[in-house]
Amino acid sequence: MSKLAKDFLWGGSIAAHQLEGAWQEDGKGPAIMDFATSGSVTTPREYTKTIEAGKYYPSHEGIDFYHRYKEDIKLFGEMGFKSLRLSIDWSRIYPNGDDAKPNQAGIDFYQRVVDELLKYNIEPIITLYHFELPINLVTAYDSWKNRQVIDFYLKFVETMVNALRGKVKYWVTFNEMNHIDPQTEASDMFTYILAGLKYSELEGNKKEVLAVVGYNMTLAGVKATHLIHQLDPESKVGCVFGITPTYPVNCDPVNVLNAFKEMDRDFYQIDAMCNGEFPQYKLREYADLNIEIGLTEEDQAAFAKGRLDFIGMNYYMTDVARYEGSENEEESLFGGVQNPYLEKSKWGWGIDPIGLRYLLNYTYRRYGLPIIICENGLGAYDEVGPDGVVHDDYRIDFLQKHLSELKKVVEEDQVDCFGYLMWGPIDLVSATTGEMRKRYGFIYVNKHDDGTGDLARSPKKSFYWYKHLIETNGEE
Ligand code: BGP
Repeated sequence: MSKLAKDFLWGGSIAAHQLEGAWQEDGKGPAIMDFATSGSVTTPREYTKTIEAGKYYPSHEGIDFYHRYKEDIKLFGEMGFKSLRLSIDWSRIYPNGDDAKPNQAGIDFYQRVVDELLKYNIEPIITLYHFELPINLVTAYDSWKNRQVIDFYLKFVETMVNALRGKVKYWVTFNEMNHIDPQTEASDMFTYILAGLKYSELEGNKKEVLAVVGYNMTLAGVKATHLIHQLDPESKVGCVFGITPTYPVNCDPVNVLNAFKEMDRDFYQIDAMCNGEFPQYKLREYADLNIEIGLTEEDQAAFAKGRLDFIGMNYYMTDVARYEGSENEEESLFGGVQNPYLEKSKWGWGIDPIGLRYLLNYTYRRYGLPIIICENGLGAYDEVGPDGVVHDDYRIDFLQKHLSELKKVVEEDQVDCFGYLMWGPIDLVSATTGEMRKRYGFIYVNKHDDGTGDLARSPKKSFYWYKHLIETNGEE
């Protein structure tokens, strides 16, 4: 039985737009997540109006990490973090996305953050796209539907790799592009927002728009992978996917097959990034739907050259596929049905530690590439106790159960998993609801949705639990 490696990357994951704040400072331009979250608008039309009206969403204030990063990184250091995954906000570097020159103040900020991490021997893992698309690329270029956006993205990638070469080894090209697929429901605002799609672009052949966007992002991913390898041969390049494994409701073969197909839809981009070509089965699916994605010979060469070194996996929950006669069943978050065997979080996310083992085994058998868990955690309402501490035993319990499965994944199933990055180690703004009250952190931040709070940081009970866990390399 192999144990967790001595240099196993324990740590956490954060995203710029959910915590930095300083949304108009030092030359930052507006980006898509400054305007809306999938919880603040309900239709693509409403989303478009929000952008047109230039109405900013409160989440852009974050938790002021921009000014407090030293204090926060010190706390991560105190917990013994081996690694922190953070994103670079594209709109700090190229405020309009298409600028001729980068904004030096933005580059300086991320250099300072990376230097601070290295001071505590925390390995930075940099995400180059965590939904932080400059809004100008939406309004003037139609977002990822337009291939020019790929070139702007590559320029941004090149700028950052050159700026951080020698300090950053691990790069992540995209976070969770797998939510984009032609079969996406019109109600799935998360997809539209993360792709920066305006309502006007969804008129007409919506499926085609989603297919083209999903394809262009995949192409951007392989091109960026190749580019980073060229700029820094020492680098390790990955892409992060947020996959919700889908279970069949019972053993009726029709349901089993449907569940498999539903889950499989999340893997076409990983296939493209690992197998050296855009999958033929997806091209056939597009042909059947009369969709033209415009794959060229040059694209084919890009797929052959841009293979991933590792796969990042965000795991929160599983789902159960809909089936004939399931109309009356209670709907799950992803449009499936609720799983009666699972407890749910306060936001209705089914808690399923075994699902993590299932997903990691499935992914590893399919690709044989090293995997790092890039997000996993529990969003909860936290109350500060009379002693001034949040006693979040429910969070410890959630993480303990997932980590116990993770150990089996490595020790019994022999999956090459080289790290565990818990989501939101410090309370930050929820990506989907835009709220503060959905908290994930080991570190409490005194900020509330009514605008009150002095932003003071304080360790929760789980802070000490995680510190001990890292000290003992998961043995507790
Ligand atoms: C993932 C995103 C994160 C994060 C997480 C939790 O999909 O990559 O940015 O926020 O979900 O979601 P939420 O914040 O909505 O609870």
